[in-house]
Amino acid sequence: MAFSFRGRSINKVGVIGSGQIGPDIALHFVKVLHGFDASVVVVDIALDALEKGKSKLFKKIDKGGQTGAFKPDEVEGMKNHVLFTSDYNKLKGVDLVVEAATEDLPLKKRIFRQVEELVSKDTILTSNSSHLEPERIFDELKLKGRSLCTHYFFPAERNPAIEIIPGKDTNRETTEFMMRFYEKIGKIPIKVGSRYGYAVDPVFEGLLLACVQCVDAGLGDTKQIDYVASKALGLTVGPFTAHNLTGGNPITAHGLSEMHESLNAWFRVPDRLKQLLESKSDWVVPGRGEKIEVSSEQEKQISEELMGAYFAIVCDMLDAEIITTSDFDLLISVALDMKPPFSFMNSVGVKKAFELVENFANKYPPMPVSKKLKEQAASGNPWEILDVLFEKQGDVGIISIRRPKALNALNSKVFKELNTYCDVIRNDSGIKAAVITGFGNKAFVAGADIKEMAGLTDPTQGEHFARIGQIASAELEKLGKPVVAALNGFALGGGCELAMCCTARVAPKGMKFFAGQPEVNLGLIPGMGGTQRLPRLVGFARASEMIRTAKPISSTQALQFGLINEEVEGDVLERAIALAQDIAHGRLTPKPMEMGPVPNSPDELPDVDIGHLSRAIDALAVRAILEGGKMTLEDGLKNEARLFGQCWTTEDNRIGLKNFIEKGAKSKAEFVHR
Ligand code: DAK
Repeated sequence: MAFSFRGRSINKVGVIGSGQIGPDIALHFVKVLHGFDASVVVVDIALDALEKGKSKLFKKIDKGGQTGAFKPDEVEGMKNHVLFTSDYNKLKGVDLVVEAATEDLPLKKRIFRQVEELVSKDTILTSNSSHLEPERIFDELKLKGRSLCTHYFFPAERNPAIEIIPGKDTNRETTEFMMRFYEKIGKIPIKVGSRYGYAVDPVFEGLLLACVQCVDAGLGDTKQIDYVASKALGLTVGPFTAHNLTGGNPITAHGLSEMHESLNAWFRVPDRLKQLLESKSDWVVPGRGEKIEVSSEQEKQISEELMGAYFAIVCDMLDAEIITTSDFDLLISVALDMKPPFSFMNSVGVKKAFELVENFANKYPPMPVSKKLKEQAASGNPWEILDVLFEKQGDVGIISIRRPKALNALNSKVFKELNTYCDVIRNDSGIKAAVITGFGNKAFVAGADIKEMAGLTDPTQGEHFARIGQIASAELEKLGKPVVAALNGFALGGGCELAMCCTARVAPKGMKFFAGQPEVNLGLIPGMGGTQRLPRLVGFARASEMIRTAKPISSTQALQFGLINEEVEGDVLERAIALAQDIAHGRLTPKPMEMGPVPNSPDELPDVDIGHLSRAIDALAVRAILEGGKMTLEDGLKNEARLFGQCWTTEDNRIGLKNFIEKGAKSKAEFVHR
């Protein structure tokens, strides 16, 4: 069974280069693809590199086996699906090539000349680079449309961020396929325009230069600057330490020198870096746990200087239109695990950010002052950073919730953005139907954002919160155009409730842990219509069991119970789009939701074993279900919101939410039934 979607199958992947990153890239592929019987071939002409690469990859697989991350059959399966070889002919039959050789343009070009002769015309060719533009790497290819650059981040098998850089000749189908392919195999792909260094490296390398400038200006020594930089920019380790750990000094020196020519002349190789490379030494950095003394004035100066550099670099890229604010924030926070730049500017104030950039540019010409930053500061508005994306595909509007670090949980910002797109869909006569989905391969939506909800302190706030959520979800229900939920992963709590507001729902086939209403685990009842729509869809007995026990159901059960309309073998998004079009054009009419009181609704619910869960919260859930059955859906929702608010009068509500925040989703709260 091949890994197939969008009309393409990936049965075999070729990774070229068994150096620093190639084996890690291969490990990720073999991890996610071996279950589909797809194989990975790693090719390198250096036998010692092959040996080292193979041993590194196998060691990581074994370690995963020991820690329980991989089951014994997975360990075997992965090892059996990867081959390390010096024979380029083994690349024959690959569907995708990822070249991960050294950052050397003539070498990369030579490799692709050879590879193009070996692979089919449909094989996608990618070069993993941290800087080089696709136009330069692929300019000698006969078929350039199937080529693009990727940029993985350390460690490539675990860091989900990846820059996807199409060139001017890359065809749209190739780019779209690679974006969806990487998303499906668990990466967070971000599309970046073709420009030297792409989006991340001017930040990573530019900040090292800015740190050196701080040392040169006498603001502190490398230890002090490293310490303040990590604090100010929210980094786990400072730029000097990061360069020592990754062995990145030579690449950064090369990158800075090229950026001097290609981006702007502020980028340059500082003398201290040249000397360091000549003497083959490392930066002097704080030792583990070492206390670094810095005066508050010194800390302020260093922080402001580095923020000026950071904001100037990212806003220059905004001017160059290679990336959006939303994509940049997500990319930086995942790839480098540092403060996302545009949210960071919003938190200090965009006007203040502009002042910092102007000061920096005056001090270090010719750093440009971004036009977009100037305009934004003049507007008095914060940067717009979206967690919900929207695109049109033919006559279908596609809404995608993208908060991968919180499994696409719904917060008030997401609700606001959902409302905006509902208006867009309603008012665009060219849009006949909509699809709503979640980003990634794990979650559609893992519920309302529990961290935000835990900040609500009294019943009025709780009720208000519930009403906002209900309004946003009702917008989908009352859109007047069919909406299909492409449930690409978990649909829990608010996620399941959002899906139930749609005209139809589809999910991947065979998901064991798929949908549920786990709110009672948190000392809550469903607040976005779960107690009203779930009984209307699956019946009172099943709904009451799901709501009162918090137990999730599989996609197969969801289909049997009537919660979803189809289990899909292939790409759920593609299927949802087709289904939305069928409904919009009258080829199919799903059963509508009962909007009135439910005929023959019960007066009591069957007994269920609620185990350790709160009896106080259970009583509210039972009332919401039973009372709602006798009301119209609209009145039932109002009643649910009121009862949801009452959860905040219980001790168990605080216990449940606190338990999640402090101990995580898997820990059972110790409820007191009050
Ligand atoms: N909210 C916030 N963060 C969440 C989250 C959520 N619902 N679910 C997961 N996350 C975060 C986790 O905290 C974790 O963050 P870090 O620790 O990495 O910072 C990250 O996502 C990854 O989660 P895990 O490490 O737990 O991932 P696993 O694969 O191990 O487990 C899981 C995945 C989905 C099984 C697990 O995360 C889980 O059980 N999550 C909680 C699911 C849940 O209880 N959902 C129901 C939430 S209550 C309303 C709207 C709706 C509602 C009420 C009002 N209005 C708008 C007013 C309904 C309420 C709910 O939905």
